Amino acid sequence: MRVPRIACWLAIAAGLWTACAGVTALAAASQTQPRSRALGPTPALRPARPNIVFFVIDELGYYELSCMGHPELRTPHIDRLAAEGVRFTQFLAGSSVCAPSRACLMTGKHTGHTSLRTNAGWEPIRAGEATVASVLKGAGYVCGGFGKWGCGARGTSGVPETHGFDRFFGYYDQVHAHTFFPTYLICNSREVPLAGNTGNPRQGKTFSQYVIFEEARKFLIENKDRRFFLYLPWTPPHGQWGIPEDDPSWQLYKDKPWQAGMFTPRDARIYAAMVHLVDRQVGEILRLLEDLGLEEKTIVFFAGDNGGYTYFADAEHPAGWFAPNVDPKTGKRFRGAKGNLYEGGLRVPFLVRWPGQIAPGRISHHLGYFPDILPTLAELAGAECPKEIDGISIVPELLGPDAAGRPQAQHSFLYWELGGQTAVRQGKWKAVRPRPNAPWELYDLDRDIVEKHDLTASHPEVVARLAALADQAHRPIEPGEVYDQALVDKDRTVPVQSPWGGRAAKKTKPAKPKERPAGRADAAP
Ligand SMILES: [Ca+2]
Repeated sequence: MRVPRIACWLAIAAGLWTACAGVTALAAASQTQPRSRALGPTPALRPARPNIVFFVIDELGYYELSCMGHPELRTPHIDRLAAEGVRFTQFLAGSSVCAPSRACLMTGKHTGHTSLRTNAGWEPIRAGEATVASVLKGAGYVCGGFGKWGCGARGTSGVPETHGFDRFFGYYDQVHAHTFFPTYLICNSREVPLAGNTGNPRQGKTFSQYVIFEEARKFLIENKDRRFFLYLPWTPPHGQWGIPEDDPSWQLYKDKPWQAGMFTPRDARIYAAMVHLVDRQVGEILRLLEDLGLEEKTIVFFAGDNGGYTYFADAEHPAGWFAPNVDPKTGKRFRGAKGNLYEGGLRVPFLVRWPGQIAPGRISHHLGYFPDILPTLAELAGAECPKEIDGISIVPELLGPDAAGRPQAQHSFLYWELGGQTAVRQGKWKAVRPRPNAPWELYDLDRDIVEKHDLTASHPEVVARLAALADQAHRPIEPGEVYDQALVDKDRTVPVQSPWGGRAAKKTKPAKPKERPAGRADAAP
């Protein structure tokens, strides 16, 4: 039986600082949890509640940063975040596809407990379910989101403006987000027309990412004197690749002799340009923080949303044109990719910068995942932490045990499920069941990061322990609700010429969410 254990306390002396560490522990777990001390940090060490900027870049792979040695992709500003902050080597996605991963990030739950576990793209979290934004809003933060939501389409219980966001601008449904030239975007469930777009998915007069970026920029400036949470789940480099001809990042890549793509032979070049575009815009946000004097008052997080995919793979590039899961220095490749639960589906870039509070240039091997985001941000904000979560705050890992007032707690285990696939991680051990009734596989990730040597035969007791944890971690889905099916369908009726799906929404009932068949690539990335 799952026993949630939450350690929360309020350090009244400071008046503001609440530290929360949500811990899910099982009696069967062999690892022990370092217990948090009852007292908070001393006031002298306690940093002020920061503004929070959180980038989530759709599809950006673990090795798709120039600081990771990528030979083609150029990311100087993201590299700067790594140089000025901490880079995590095994902070893992909540799932290996967009929507459930974002649900984990937003709600602090793993996919055995989330209300959204498939990647249909419209499915909602439940009304009243706590999110990062609702928690931060409760602590006085103004919350803005700009990009792709993915936790509930319009006309459902999952819309961001009922989950703590004062303003959310961009795409709600993930199918809507397949085009960078939509005829409209959405702001707090209202349609915002984009001038000159005709429905061509890859061309138009108004490039959505420019508009989304500008709205984010405006929000930051408007709220510079308040404590803010700026959530930036940006869509590039994912989707039906298209970019304005005069974009400076496209100018860098348009003449590369690359003929590779899913829709057109330009796709790989556009993908590279989009990574550069994201980096450029990250740089502009960092510059804006500096110009507004907010650099030291703002903690910046940067993550990919799921593991890299083998886009534009061919005979010469079997791991994908940009090989997002291949270490350029060693040639080692994380097994699998987006869509499954091997490391290739779960490893994402994860960087955190807070000048003056986080030591620059550090590498952390702390094992964590997206459910940890909610309790971490709650602690940073001095907010009350919801009890029904699976995450553990990583504030001690970020700021150090002295500033946090306690050592970093560790997960007793981590859990993922996706369309009949299951994975459990406990320390170095990872058990994977790649299909519903397939036998478990067991890997020692300390020795076998590429998940090649199945150790089930030699370690049956470990398999049994992790399988028992998986059984206990899974609860039936309690889905959100659809209030207006026509509205849900409307945002999914976008021109799509892709292997990902057709023009219109599937009229699946939220009461019985369909789970995707195991092992397939993404249905609605
Ligand atoms: Ca994604």
